[in-house]
Amino acid sequence: MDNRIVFHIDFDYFYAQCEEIRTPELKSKPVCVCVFSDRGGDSGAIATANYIARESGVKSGMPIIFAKKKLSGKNDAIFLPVDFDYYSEISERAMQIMKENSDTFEYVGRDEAYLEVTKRTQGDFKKASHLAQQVKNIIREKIRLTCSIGVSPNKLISKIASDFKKPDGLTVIMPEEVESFLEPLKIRVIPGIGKKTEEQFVKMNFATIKDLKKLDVFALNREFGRKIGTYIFNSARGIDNEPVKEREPTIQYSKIITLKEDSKDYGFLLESLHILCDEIHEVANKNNKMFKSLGIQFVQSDLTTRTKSRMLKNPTNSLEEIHKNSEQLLKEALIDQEGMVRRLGIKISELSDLTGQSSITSYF
Ligand code: DGT
Ligand code: CA
Ligand code: CA
Repeated sequence: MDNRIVFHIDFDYFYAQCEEIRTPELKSKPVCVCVFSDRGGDSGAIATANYIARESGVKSGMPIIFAKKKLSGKNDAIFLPVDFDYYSEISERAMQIMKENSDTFEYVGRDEAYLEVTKRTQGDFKKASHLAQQVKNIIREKIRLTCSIGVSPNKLISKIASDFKKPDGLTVIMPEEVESFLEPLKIRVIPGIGKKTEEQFVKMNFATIKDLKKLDVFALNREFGRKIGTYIFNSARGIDNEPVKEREPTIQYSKIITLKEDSKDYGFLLESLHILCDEIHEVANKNNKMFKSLGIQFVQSDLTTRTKSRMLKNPTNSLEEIHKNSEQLLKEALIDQEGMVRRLGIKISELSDLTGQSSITSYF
């Protein structure tokens, strides 16, 4: 088939919407989901905020203190800590629905994915629009989550289209509409074009994709190198041949705690490690998972991180294995540890379902 049809689906204000799903009263209030950095107080950044909070100027990545200032007049504003395990749970359920409605499913991150739907829609954009609306409806009914979908002949345009109307948007760009859709848009809508690249174009007095098309591929290659130059040239024309590649989420669970004081003393760190072992074991059990990879993480005093992990011989969910392996990792990591450790984390990955059958093998 010449004409492909690809969806890009992106969940709206994702972490904040997850919080609204769990606590519907939040829907009418400004909600900020925060990554609190350490030891109490308001240090840290906003991961995301709902649209009510965004109206007051709150943005992802903003320091929590700034967000509080922006919302100082709103006494119903809510600031919540991130709960990644819960967001992953919601994400998995929505992704399952999307997967069932695709020929090929490519997971990109907790809140977005590409779906190839060419076969099931016979390359018909009318059928594809219906399918997209249906997927939105099912996700809304079953999970109460809204998302925005871009539908077009390729990943690039669909990605731009899903962001075109938000929240709860559906933007369909047929092949003959690609040019008129892209031309008026700002150059920075092209994925990968960041602030810096945009500034380079602003200096040349270029603002829109239409302006960008005045540059030929040689000029772009001179400016950005051949790879990026060609990418920008093609993107401005809506050309993208990247296939939707089958990709599933690599789920992992992690827990992290801030130590009472910075340290690199084995005995001191071990106390916290024991708590983490219990916590991660509980998470694995709650989700009926075994794991084959175990890792520990140091966030050092200068906030840089260091990780160390190992692959086990067999999948397991045993608390004893968690203790034994993480203690060894801690010992090994401390041998050449230079800086002090501020936060200690534990992570399990390479997960598999704990079924009656396989739980037996984990004892061998
Ligand atoms: P939107 O625009 O309705 O899609 O809103 P979000 O919040 O879904 O934004 P998106 O798709 O860019 O990012 C998805 C999630 O990634 C978001 O819920 C939180 C996280 N995230 C995004 N930007 C940042 C950031 O600057 N810092 C941190 N810590 N997390 C971020
Ligand atoms: Ca999103
Ligand atoms: Ca996203």
